[in-house]
Amino acid sequence: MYKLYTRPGSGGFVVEAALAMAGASFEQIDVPKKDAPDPVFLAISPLNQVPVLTLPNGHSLTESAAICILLAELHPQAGLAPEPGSCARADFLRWMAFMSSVLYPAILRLYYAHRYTADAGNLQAVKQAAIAEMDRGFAIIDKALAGRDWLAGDTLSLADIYLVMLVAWHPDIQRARAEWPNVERLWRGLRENALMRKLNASHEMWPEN
Ligand SMILES: N[C@@H](CCC(=O)N[C@@H](CS)C(=O)NCC(=O)O)C(=O)O
Repeated sequence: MYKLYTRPGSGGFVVEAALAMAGASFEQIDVPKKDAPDPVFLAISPLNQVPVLTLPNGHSLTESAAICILLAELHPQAGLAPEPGSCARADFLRWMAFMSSVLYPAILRLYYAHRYTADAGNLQAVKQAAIAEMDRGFAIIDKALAGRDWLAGDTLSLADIYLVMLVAWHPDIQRARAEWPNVERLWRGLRENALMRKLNASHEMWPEN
């Protein structure tokens, strides 16, 4: 059985979605935020971050995008990602890498600003730059979604769920919805999706209405 180390409202959201879509049973382990990290958890997550997935064979991995890509590989019947070798799969890999290397880190710079400056008195500048970088990334994705229902291929994939998880972390949701209408269109659809609704009830990623 898989083990998912997670926390409500964290990047564990998309991994939980992937496991549910794959019909894979898993044990969920909530990792509370503590001042002193647990050495046992640090052994599998050296940055003390969630999500971490432990595979049925005991091998553990961090990095939400890597976990999603691996689950798509391990459960091809679940349609978590487009067919390997297709242009849609290339788009899937591109956007998963883009979101995890551009958008997610910008979000971390906003919420953990103290880690990104030696000038503790000027966190505001770090936060402002982080929001500007998030905005730049979401604008690129919004443009890519013009005239498309989904980020990669013709059906829902984990890339779409990853996207709505990230946009839900934007500090100004009203502006995000107005500024990126294609992202909002996709998100609006997913807010009605039964699995997203179920996960949102425990993760509280976005307001219900
Ligand atoms: N690159 C990692 C980032 C994971 C991450 O930042 N997780 C957050 C929760 S969403 C976390 O555990 N933060 C606690 C910390 O950084 O101390 C991934 O994509 O999985």
